[in-house]
Amino acid sequence: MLSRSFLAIFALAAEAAATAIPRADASCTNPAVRKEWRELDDAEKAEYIRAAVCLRGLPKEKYADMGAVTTRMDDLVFTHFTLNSDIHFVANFLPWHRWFVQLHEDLLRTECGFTGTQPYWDWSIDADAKNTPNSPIFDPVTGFGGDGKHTGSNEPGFQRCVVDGPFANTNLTLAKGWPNMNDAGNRLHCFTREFNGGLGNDGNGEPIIGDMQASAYNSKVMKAVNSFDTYADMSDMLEGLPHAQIHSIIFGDMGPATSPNEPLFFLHHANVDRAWARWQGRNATRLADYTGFQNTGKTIPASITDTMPILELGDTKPIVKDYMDIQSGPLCYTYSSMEMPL
Ligand SMILES: *[C@@H]1O[C@H](CO)[C@@H](O)[C@H](O)[C@H]1NC(C)=O
Ligand SMILES: *[C@@H]1O[C@H](CO)[C@@H](O)[C@H](O)[C@H]1NC(C)=O
Ligand SMILES: [Cu+2]
Repeated sequence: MLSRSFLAIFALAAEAAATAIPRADASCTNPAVRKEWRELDDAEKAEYIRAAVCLRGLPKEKYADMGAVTTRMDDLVFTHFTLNSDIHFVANFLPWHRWFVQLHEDLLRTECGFTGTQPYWDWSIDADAKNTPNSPIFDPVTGFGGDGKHTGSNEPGFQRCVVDGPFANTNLTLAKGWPNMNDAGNRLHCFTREFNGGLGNDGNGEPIIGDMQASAYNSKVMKAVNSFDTYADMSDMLEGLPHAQIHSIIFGDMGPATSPNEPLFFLHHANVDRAWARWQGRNATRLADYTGFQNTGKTIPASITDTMPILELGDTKPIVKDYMDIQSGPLCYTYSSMEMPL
């Protein structure tokens, strides 16, 4: 009798040990709360924008021999751009971007004195209202400004620019694939967006914006993402549908692999991260579920002990298992809402 229950307890403990995530620091008792952009008051919004503008104004610290890398933000943009096929449509898509968003938040704090917490943009709210073009995220005063506009300039790279908001009329040096997908990655241009409704052009040759393809990232889609049982299936749909469409509907600098040029990248990826964290819950199986492939050719199986490539952004490569749980190891945050919409 005694030994039976001892064995049962031992079996339970062994199972927990097999699925639990090792914690470098067990003290995440007071996680930072990442809020939706609309939940921030005007002072909190202004503080995030101040720090985001600041980081783009600092000189680079990495990639000394790359002339096109000029700002501290370019250090991040160039890394994401160069690693493109190592971090997209492979298993590490979610943990890599979780690490990257955290790195960006850390830089806002350490290099620009940011006092807040990384916000997220829950685009499913805008999609359900079929009103993405008028999302408060694009507000010229309390948001990130709106669609790019024709400037009247004939200079390549300066014909269509974001002309309102805190990032208006700023120059960027890394521009993979914009406006032509095959163009090289070092081309001076203005920060741009090119809202894409997927509906072609009107009689004046202007794109028809419509609801900006809301059905690709509304709460119905997010419920479908949340309904999968395995990491690989959940990650495939999350990356391939709502994640990819948000890049595609904003387009301009948000379109190609240099997309961290777009300040909304980090609020977008915080929301993608939230979808993963929501799916994981506090379920030990899901917090340890990491399947799929290391390469887009799907020949090398992924493992939770894989390291993730970061080029010059750090001295040690992060390990996937340390980025599985937003409340253990190097991470200690949560999201203001983890509920699925009804
Ligand atoms: C951006 O580059 C253009 C073209 O070289 C230049 O005319 C403009 O002054 C630059 N703007 C800023 C804000 O640096
Ligand atoms: C935890 O996740 C697994 C795998 O998706 C699932 O089968 C199980 O029902 C979940 N457990 C709870 C308590 O939700
Ligand atoms: Cu990416």
